[in-house]
Amino acid sequence: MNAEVEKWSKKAFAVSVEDFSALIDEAKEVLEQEKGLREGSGLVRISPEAVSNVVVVGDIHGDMENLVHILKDRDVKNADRIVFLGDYGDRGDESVEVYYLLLKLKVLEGKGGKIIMLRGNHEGPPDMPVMPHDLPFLFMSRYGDKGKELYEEIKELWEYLPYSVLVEGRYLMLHGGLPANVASISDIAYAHESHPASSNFEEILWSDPVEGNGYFHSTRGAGRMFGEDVTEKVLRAVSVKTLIRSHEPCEGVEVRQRGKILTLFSRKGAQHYSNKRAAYLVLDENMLREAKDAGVLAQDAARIW
Ligand SMILES: [Mn+2]
Repeated sequence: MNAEVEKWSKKAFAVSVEDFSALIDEAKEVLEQEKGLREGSGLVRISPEAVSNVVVVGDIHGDMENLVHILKDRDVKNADRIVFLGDYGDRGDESVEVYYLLLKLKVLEGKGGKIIMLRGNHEGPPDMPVMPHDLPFLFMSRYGDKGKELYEEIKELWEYLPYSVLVEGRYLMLHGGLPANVASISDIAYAHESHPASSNFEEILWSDPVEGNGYFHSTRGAGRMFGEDVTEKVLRAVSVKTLIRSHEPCEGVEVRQRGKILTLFSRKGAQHYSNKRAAYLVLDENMLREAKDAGVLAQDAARIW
């Protein structure tokens, strides 16, 4: 994939508005076909027996340099699946280019989903706006009035993205957090369909863990803070050991709630955030065969730089 990454990461800075628009259409087609392989609109299942190497990537937020770094890494090149946990644009100057590169690779890899792009809160539905939201302005500064149209097309594309991955019996992956009212995996798989009558979709995209027990309002103005009692209940309901999520800045990895949750963050540098390190996670055969807790994942499998 290295040559492809090299080629398309350069092209990302010089692509015409027409080619970008055509790429978004192609990506929508691939995602539309993939919907048939999902449970509900939002759940992608990964069978641990079918793969030997799954890479998980946290928030990118317009950081092309680190996205390219990740994509060129040997582990990522050899991966059977690459799961992105959401938040591709905003808070980073190269958000437009990040979208181009990821969508290009997505289309090149085709359906079947080697590259799985989950929705983050920065790819939310129209009734859940996010601040700051630089993406439309970045599209317009690049492409003028036509940039606004590209942004609208990207917003439509978000509606095609899944928002959770289940590695059966092992791990649940999503952007933000666990909704308190989850009786079975269907409540997560169909969260978009039940939005806004249920708050599950909002919580998946927006929530954050809190140490100790409880279920609280969030200062983010959306989602909730969920404690270890909520996590225990939900992880049991969906039969996995560990939640892998992103959404909160940290020095690459952060173990939460005594090993029940791993937070991953995959952009770095001073601009808009202050973290000096970024990470991605490699779930190798060993990690896939046996469910590990977040402490082990953070120690053994995270690639931090
Ligand atoms: Mn987020």
